[in-house]
Amino acid sequence: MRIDAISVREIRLRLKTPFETSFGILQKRRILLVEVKSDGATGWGEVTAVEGPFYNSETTDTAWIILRDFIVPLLLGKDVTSATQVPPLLAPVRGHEMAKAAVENAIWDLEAQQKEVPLAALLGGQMEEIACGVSIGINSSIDALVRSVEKELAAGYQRIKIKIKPGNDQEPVRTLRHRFPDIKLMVDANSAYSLSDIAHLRKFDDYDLMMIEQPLAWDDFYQHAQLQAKLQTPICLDESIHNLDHTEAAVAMQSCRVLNIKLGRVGGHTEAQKIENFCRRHGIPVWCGGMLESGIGRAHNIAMSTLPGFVLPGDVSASQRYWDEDIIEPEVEVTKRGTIQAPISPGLGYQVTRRRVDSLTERQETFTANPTVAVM
Ligand code: OSB
Ligand code: MG
Repeated sequence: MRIDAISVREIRLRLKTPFETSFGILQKRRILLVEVKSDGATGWGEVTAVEGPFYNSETTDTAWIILRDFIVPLLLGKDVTSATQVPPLLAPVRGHEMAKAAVENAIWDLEAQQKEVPLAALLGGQMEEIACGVSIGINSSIDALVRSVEKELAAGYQRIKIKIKPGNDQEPVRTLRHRFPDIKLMVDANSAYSLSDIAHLRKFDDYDLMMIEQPLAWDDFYQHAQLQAKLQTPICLDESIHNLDHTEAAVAMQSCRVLNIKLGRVGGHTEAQKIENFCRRHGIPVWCGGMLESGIGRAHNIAMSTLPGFVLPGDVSASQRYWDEDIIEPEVEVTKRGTIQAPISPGLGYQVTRRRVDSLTERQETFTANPTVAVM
């Protein structure tokens, strides 16, 4: 596969409802989509960064610059036989995992199309359907929270995650556990607490939570290990894990007992596969995290979630929970069992709705390997 051209574009999508986390409220999504062209075929990837540097250090605009000035020049005109050859080519760029992942994942899509297999199969996925949960933003009213949990359970979702922050944590959890004694329930703090909150965090042990996600600093392992030693509830790391080395450190230090893998955060499918494999061999259950993706990022998440280490329901849910209209066809739907059927057609397995993508595009730049070669 010669990398003939790479297009980067920004689209804007509005979430149906604002999504509040401990680091802020998200509604307007400025999403970068990447198209990689080779031999007349197109692979798609999505930059999962949000607009501000509040989840991780990347933003929509930093990703644009890093793609344009550094990542695209490292790849244009290169010949690769497999998408696994992309990470070494991008190794000179430190960090910026979400920008890198968009391009690498697009090349995975291309490779799967070329080999005429579903992306899931190319990655080594074995599951025909994946287990789905939902992530529910911070709600100012407990009544509204209970209603939305009822709605998601009725739709079939297998587990409920709620976002928490200091001052809005114990009461919603206590209420939900009382109202729904048997559901799979967990919380995500997005780094809102510190080690001085140990006594407070230990109260979560009363609610039979599956896990507490990223309670402490976004770049920490040591303090999480100290906290995990004092908590019965398993800690799940999200923000802290950017690669396999981080995973090995976290497992060796016992900073967590569960891992959430986000394709963007770890730099793409190749690194995600390595983390999944390591966790599977070390008895660490993993699940697929979400970044409020459009259909393209969602399709990549679905393919990754078919790997055998993904034994817990992920934050991968139906298009209709997020958008009035997605940018892929068919839209992602969830069965009554709370699963998503992995697509069986080659590549991503969903059609990108180019007409809709074009109409949502705010800016676009195309880079071609050789200006004298015509590229569609
Ligand atoms: O921490 O998992 C997170 C969304 C944006 C940023 C961080 C997170 C999230 C979610 C949403 O929890 C998951 C989803 O895509 O539904
Ligand atoms: Mg999280």
